[in-house]
Amino acid sequence: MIDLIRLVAVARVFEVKGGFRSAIPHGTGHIHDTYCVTFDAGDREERIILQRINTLVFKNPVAVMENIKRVTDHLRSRLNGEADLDRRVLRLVPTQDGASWHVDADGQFWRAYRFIEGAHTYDSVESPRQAFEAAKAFGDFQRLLADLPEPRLHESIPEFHNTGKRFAGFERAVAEDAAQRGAEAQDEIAFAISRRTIATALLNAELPERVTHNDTKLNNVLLDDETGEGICVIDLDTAMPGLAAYDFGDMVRTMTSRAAEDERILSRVAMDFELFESVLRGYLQGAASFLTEREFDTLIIGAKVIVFEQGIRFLSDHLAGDTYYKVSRPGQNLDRCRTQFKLLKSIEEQQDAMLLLLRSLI
Ligand code: ADP
Ligand code: GN1
Ligand code: MG
Repeated sequence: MIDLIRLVAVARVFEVKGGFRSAIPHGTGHIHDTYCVTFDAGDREERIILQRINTLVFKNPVAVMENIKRVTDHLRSRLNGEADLDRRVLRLVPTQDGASWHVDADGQFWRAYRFIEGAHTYDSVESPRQAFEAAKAFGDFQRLLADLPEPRLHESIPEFHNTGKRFAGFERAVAEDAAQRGAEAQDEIAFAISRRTIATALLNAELPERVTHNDTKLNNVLLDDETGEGICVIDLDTAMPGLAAYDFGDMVRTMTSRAAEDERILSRVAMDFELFESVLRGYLQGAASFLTEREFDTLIIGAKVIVFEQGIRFLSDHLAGDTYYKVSRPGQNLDRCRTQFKLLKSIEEQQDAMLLLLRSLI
């Protein structure tokens, strides 16, 4: 936790009118330190999202910020003329010197966004409508970025969805057993090994490279409080070249089971087919116009790959001693892994029906 004096000093670097009023930790992201900072601008309050970038995860934060600037500028130009434009695209708050980020005296990287008011993120899906709206927002995001001019975006985390490499990392984590937790995770380790072929299912599939979000979980889209519309896609750190199927997969992962990602009562974790249908319809509404036949065919495989990948990522981090994802209690990464593996089994049971529905909709 960063102390308030330091936080105030950092907040003042950014171009915001008015006096500092408060800074409160915000959101439930697993990676950055996120604060909602309020300023007193005379007749009204102004809020920003201030983030300390996790540079253990994003080793080249300058490349990340260059990507975000290009992506948000492009989205804004594509949505030019739409009502409420400032709530539909993230807007970076520049520093007083006009930069998109700030490095503090300790070498920490900071950035700020305008706070999008009247909207919220949700950690667990509550209704088919929410699933539809969030998936449509991500589908729109891919479509609007399909004509992003050259050059190619930086790979903010190289090989991010190379599930084969993720599996090799998992095997290393098992062998090292750095936190001596392997013995209590035998069932999960055995399950991961039993499904190892999923890891390579989409490698060498010769699919077109797209500009994708790569972290399309439900709580990375703001839903409008009044209309329920998926108003703004956020968390753009991993927007980079990728496969449409991986984005779709992460939507299925986070929008088709009502249980929390770290739910401990596993009977609550299952893919709800009605929610899946909403995710599919929402995504296709946004993205069907540009996807190829081969891409359609790989969407369901993408769901299995991403749920499996996430399961082994959580398990690897548990075995390594929780060095990557933030945890708020012991064993949380193992619980997160268990929900992923339960969800994967549920998807496996329903994959034929999922494919039939997909074929009927395209
Ligand atoms: P992380 O990478 O750690 O997940 P995010 O960029 O997703 O960080 O931000 C964490 C949370 O902060 C989000 O889930 C969302 O609730 C909130 N948030 C982020 N940006 C904004 C914004 N511009 N306006 C309002 N809320 C935001
Ligand atoms: C992280 O930043 P956040 O919480 O939206 C992670 C994703 C995982 C997700 C699992 C850069 O996302 O890849 O899918 O946790 N982000 C990074 O909930 O690793
Ligand atoms: Mg996030």
